[in-house]
Amino acid sequence: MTSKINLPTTVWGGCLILLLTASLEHANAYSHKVKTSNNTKIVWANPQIYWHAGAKSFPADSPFRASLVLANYWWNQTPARFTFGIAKWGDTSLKRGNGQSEIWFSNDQGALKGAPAICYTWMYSSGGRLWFKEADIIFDAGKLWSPHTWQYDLTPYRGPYRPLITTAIHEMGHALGLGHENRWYNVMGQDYTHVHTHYDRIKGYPGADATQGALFLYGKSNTYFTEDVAVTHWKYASASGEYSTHTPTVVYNQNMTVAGWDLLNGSPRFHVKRGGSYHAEFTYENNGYNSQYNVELAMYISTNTLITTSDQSFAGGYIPHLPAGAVWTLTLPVVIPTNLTDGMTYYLGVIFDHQGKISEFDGTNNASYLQIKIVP
Ligand SMILES: [Ca+2]
Ligand SMILES: [Ca+2]
Ligand SMILES: [Ca+2]
Ligand SMILES: [Ca+2]
Ligand SMILES: [Zn+2]
Repeated sequence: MTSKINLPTTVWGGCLILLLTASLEHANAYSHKVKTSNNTKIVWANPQIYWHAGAKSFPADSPFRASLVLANYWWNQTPARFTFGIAKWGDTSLKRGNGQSEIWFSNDQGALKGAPAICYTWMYSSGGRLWFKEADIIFDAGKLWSPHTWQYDLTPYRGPYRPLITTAIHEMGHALGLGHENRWYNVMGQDYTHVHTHYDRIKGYPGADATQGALFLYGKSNTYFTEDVAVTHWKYASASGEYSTHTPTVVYNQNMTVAGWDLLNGSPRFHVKRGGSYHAEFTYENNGYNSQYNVELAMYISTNTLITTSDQSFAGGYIPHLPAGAVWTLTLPVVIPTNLTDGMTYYLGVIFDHQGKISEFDGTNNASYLQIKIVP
C-alpha cells in the first residue's frame, strides 16, 4: 500500500489512527458474476430500461411509486453508463415475454418460483452475440413489503416489512445483467441488509461491488459527479448459496472479542465502560469511479441517531487508499469518553469524509453509528 500521509487538521483528544486495509482481492470479482454467452458479456444495446409499472401494483397515490422511482434514481446516480426510467404508470397488460420491460406484484407462484421477487430477461442474437431486449420484475404480492424507510418497521431491524427499495435495486441489477454474488457485502446477495441507516431511516443503494459490475458491462457515464464514499454498520457474514448474508458491525474489546451486548430497537447495543478501550467496527465503501486517497473520518458520541459534526468528537483516522469498488470492514481503536453517564444509551457515530473534501453523487450515506450503553 502506498500513501501520501496528509494529516487532518482537526485535533482529537485521542491520537490519529491509520486504518490498515486488508487486501485488494475484491477488485475484479464482480466480473465473474455477469451473464455471458461465448465469453461475451450480455448487455442492452441501448443502455436504458424504461419500466411499464403495473396499474394495480403501483396506483397513482401509492407510496410504492416513490420507492420505484428512488431505486431507478440511485442506479442512475452510479458512474455506470446506463439509465433506468418509467415509460408508463398504470399498465394494465403485464406479461412475461411481451416485448415490454414491466414491473408488478403478483401471486403467481409459478412465475415467482418461491422467491420474494424475481427478474426475467429475454435476449436476441445479433452480430454473433446475445443482447437483452426485455426484463420483467415481479414481486410476491403475498409478502409484507414496505415502500417506507423508517428502520424499526423493516426486516434488517427485525421489523415485519421487507424494504421494497433494496429488492428493487437487486432485481434491477439482474435486469442490467448482474448475477448473484456471495463473497462480500453487496446488494446482489441479501439485499435487505444492504442499507445505510442514519437518523432512523434506511437507504437502499447499488453499492460498490454492483456498481463495478455495471461499469464493467456498460462503461462510464458522462455524469458530472462520479464519486461516492460511504460508511455503514453492516458487514459481510457468510455465503448462503449464491447469496452473501450480512450482519451488524460490532464493538470489540481490546482483545478483539465482541463486547457484551443486548438488543435495542432490533439491533445490538454494546456495553462499554467510561474510559475503556475498544475497537469500533464499520464498513467503508467506495461506490464511485475513481480510487480515493487519504479519506478522513471522525468518530462522535451522540445522544441520538443523528450523527453530525456538532456531536462530541472523540476519535479520528483516515484510510490511505480506498480503491474503487472497495467494501472494507475495518476497526478503529477508541477510548470511550469519561463524561458519559452510567446506564445511558449513546450512539458511537462515524462520519466518513467529515470535512466534505470529496465531491460526491450521494452525500446522504456518510454517517453511521453503533449503539452503546455505558455500564459501570
Ligand atoms: Ca404492458
Ligand atoms: Ca414484459
Ligand atoms: Ca447527534
Ligand atoms: Ca457519500
Ligand atoms: Zn437475485
